[in-house]
Amino acid sequence: MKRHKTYIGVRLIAALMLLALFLVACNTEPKKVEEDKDDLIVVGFSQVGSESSWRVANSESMKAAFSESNGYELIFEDAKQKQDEQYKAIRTFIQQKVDYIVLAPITETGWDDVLQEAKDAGIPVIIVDRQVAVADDSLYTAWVGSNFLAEGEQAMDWLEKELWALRRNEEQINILHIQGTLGATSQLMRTKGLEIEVATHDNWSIVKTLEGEYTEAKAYELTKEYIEEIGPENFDVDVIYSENDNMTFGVMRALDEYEIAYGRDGGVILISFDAVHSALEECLEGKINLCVECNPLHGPRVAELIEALELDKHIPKWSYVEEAYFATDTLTPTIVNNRQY
Ligand code: GYE
Repeated sequence: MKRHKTYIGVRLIAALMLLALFLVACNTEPKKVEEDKDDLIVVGFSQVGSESSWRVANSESMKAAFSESNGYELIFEDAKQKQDEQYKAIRTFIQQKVDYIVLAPITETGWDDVLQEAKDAGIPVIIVDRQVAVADDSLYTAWVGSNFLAEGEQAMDWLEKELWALRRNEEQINILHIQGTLGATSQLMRTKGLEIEVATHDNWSIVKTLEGEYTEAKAYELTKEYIEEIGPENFDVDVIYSENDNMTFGVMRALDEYEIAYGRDGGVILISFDAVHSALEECLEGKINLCVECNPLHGPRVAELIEALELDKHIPKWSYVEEAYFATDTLTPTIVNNRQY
């Protein structure tokens, strides 16, 4: 009897231990996943829209950098080119208590109130691409993007040299200007770069400015309208300064329809900004004379800033990206093939 009792006791203890092990195992698995989710850094990103190839590449870069495997949960909001949508997105991020807000602002102005709300909620804001003009710079932690004024000035320096090389430096030069979204830093500064240089050359003038809104469709429509208005036979434009590649594609389509020549082999000199892969292909073929680079791959740059903030490290308030430009006579197939955007 005694032996039997002990035997039952041992079996009971073993069974209880097994049960305990089983329960622990059942418990730890789902809990671990939850803990991992809790460890993710939550980033709310308000993107301008998808108006251009540059923008699409920029969104992809942000999504790749802020992936779960990199330790992030990204809440991506596309504002479809509307500032009101950006306000809405930021206010939702605040309610969701995200860890960081990243904002690619459509225009420079109009951000004081909503950024004050983010600050009051204690959420750091990182601005990417275009800048914000706020009365109090402490409303955002940092900005990263391009030096758009330098891009514009580089383009015009190149033009000056090109006209010298073509022995056209004494000629009257008529410029058609296609602008991006009005009030966006990239528009304001590229326009400024152009205007500064035009002001220092008596024989350069801007004959017409069109608001192309950074889209191919708008630039196509407005260029066509302009050619119609003055009559194709009176189209006396030497240079088209187009503030992004997609608008340049629209311009090229319009010029093609009226059989107006452009590019390296004569006709209108085309200057374009962004230097995305498809524009570089046109440049290599001699259709676009100059592509000024604007790098959209900001995802890893913003992530680096956030990682530094997580470690309580000091980060620079403004970070400018280094950029180059590509002219049709010096561009190589290798550069075009290596282009990531
Ligand atoms: O050049 C254009 C885009 O702000 C740098 O926005 C950006 C500009 C870019 O839509 O293609």
